[in-house]
Amino acid sequence: MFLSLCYFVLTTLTGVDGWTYHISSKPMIWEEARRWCKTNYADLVVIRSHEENAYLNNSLPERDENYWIGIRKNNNNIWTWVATDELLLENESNWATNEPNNYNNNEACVEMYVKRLHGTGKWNDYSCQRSKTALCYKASCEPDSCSGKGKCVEAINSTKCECSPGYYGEWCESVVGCEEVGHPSQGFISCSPPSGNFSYGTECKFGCEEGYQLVGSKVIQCTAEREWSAVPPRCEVVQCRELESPVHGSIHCTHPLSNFSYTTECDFQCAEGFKLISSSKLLCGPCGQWNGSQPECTASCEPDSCSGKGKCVEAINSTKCECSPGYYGERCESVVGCEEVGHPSQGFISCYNSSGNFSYGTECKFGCEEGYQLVGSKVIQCTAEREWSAVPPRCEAHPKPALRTEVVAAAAGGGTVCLYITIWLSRRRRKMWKATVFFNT
Ligand SMILES: [Ca+2]
Repeated sequence: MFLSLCYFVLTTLTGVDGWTYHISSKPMIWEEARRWCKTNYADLVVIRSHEENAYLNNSLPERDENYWIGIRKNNNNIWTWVATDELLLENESNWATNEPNNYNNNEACVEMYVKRLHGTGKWNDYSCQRSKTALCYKASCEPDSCSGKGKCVEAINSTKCECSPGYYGEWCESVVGCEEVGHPSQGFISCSPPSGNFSYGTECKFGCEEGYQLVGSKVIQCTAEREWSAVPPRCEVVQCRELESPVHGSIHCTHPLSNFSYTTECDFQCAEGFKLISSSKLLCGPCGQWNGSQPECTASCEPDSCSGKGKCVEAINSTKCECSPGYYGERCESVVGCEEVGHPSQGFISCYNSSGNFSYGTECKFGCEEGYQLVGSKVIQCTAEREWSAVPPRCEAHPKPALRTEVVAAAAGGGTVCLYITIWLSRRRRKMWKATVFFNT
């Protein structure tokens, strides 16, 4: 009942936007006036500018008792807008001449003169217990007036949206956007929200396929400045450490994607006399690691490494020969030898060897001319100790034999008598075995 009587809307020029003002049809004391405003509208009026003050003075109907507005002394006796709890600024005030005068120390509320002959539109402090017309206001801004993307600013007969960064339009209903981005080569993209319009606030995450790595920011956002927070990243093939040809070996690589990168395959080979340690083939994996260590070529024992005269022992990058007795040299290629021996006087010599004259293993046989006999070993060998197995023999003359005549008389019957005379020709010399003869086997 009361509402219908007291309702008065001043602003009808431009729709419902902006503050609206409402006045009561009957006077009431300040506290009651405020309560009535708060119950039905927002609060007692807050006048934010001289322009607004003038507007009210022009628009409101004349009332003998004038209007209560929303200013009151606070607990510290400072004039305050009760609706906003903001202090009244000096340049906002519209006090009438010689006001506020706090008459009788009893003027804590403020009235506004409207359409008065003197001081119209001005303010006067007054006793709060006096009854005046309530002047209320109501704001048009609602929580979602600016689409939740801006600040709604009230003005007389209008509201205005001050849009948050990235939003525009009368009601901040539009959002700025960034340039469209796609997935990187050999990679993928995932944006949120996934609307695909790349508007302000969109966040895009990137990833790469196996064997590729992201270069740049993994996540970018579309900023209010219509630009991405960073340049979209790219995917680069993963690199492995560059491999080299092993010492005493060679390398051959195939690079399907890029030099020494994911899927590169390298084959290794070693020169003759060397062999590979570890695998002969390496592959660059998706994480930039070879699937093995860099191969090395190490010297290897071959069947003839030690000339067949020793044992080949392998060490790191080298081999070593442990030579059999009688042999020496890096590859046991040399053989020890014994002192040269010749034929004995009045004798002969023949030697057999396998390596060289008078070398280890040589076997020499001796003989003497007719009429001489061997004194010593008939056969000597050259030992691994570089010495002959025995002192070479010599030939000594037989004791001189007497000329012997043997007469053998046969029995009668045949009538034949045979006489054999054997003469040992001790002085006969044979010339043919004077030189040393070697038979190489
Ligand atoms: Ca006064």
